[in-house]
Amino acid sequence: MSHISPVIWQFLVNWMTHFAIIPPEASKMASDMDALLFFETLVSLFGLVVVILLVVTFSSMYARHRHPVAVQIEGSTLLEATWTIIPLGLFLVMFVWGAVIYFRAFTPPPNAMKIYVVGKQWMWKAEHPGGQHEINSLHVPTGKPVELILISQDVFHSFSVPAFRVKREAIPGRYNTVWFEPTAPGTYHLFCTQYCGTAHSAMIGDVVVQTPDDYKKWLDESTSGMSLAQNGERLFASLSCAACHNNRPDARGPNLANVYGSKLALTNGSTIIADDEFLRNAILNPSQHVTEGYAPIMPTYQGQISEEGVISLIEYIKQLDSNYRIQQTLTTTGLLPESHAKSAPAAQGVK
Ligand code: HEC
Ligand SMILES: [Cu+2]
Repeated sequence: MSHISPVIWQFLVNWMTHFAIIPPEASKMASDMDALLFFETLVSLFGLVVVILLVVTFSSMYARHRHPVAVQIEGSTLLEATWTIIPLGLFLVMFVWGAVIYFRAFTPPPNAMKIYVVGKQWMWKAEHPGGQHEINSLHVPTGKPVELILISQDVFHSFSVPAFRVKREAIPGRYNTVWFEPTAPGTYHLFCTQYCGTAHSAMIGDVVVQTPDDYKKWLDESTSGMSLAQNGERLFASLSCAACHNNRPDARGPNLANVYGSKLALTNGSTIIADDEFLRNAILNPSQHVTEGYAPIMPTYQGQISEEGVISLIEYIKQLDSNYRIQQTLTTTGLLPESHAKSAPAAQGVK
């Protein structure tokens, strides 16, 4: 609909946002979703008007004083076919239109930049790959698809940004993704839309959409000095993962280089793709999927690493391509003399 007449559409949207009937449209998909909703509202209104008109007309046309004796009508195939085929057509249009939008909404583009979001009672924590942390705010640039990887560290939450027409559950123990492409710089409301306890209504924040230049500036100013992957590298060392995962020939654990995205054979005969979810499970729940050729000796780290810590470890493992960076960077505890090790910032994420 937005393609048919942009001018009328813009007028309509401006009018509706002005009177707070709909939130502003600040993402690429917002106008497509609004168009569908608008179409559905129109069809419903049309149906409502037809029904009301028929009720009123027939009550008067067939009122007792006009028609004292009832006339029996035995049915009309034409009439029945008409009121079946027209609504069927309308509903099929809604179905196909809705399905097209649904698939787009649930398929993040491969070039999307990824930001992790952890929900907890009662705040939203965002982790940028460069190591920038924020609480109850989320900075994103315009003109680039953004994929959020959502998880909760306690109960169910729901991440909702009405201006983007985006809402997705943040589930404990499982990654969920949602994506959007911001179009207009500005500050937009972020809500938790799943009742999650006493201070649920305070679980709100701001999504700050900036131009790519401003966003870059913000990234540079907000850096914590350590990217997620670097923090993960430090955790990898301090939790002694490298005791088993190293590329020595007698290593007790598999080499984790290039494991991300690969297909692994498991001892139970099945195979699994090593995605974020798998890596998280491998760390917190190692006995669930044991890789073929290895003994189930990996200890569980459940309760020892925070969700942010797990995210850092995953980012580190994703970046391992040929060799463990641990052996190349000299900032890792254990590889440094005591004095240096102390001055290096400690890894965040150990409980
Ligand atoms: C006592 C040795 C040991 C330690 C310590 C250890 N692991 Fe493992 N890990 C293993 C073994 C053996 C496997 C393969 C069998 C399995 O899947 O349980 C494995 C599997 C994995 C996998 C799945 C990938 C694959 O190819 O199977 C990941 C990811 C992983 N470990 C990460 C870690 C991280 C991160 C740490 C530190 C927080 C860690 N491991 C600590 C022994 C260890
Ligand atoms: Cu919540």
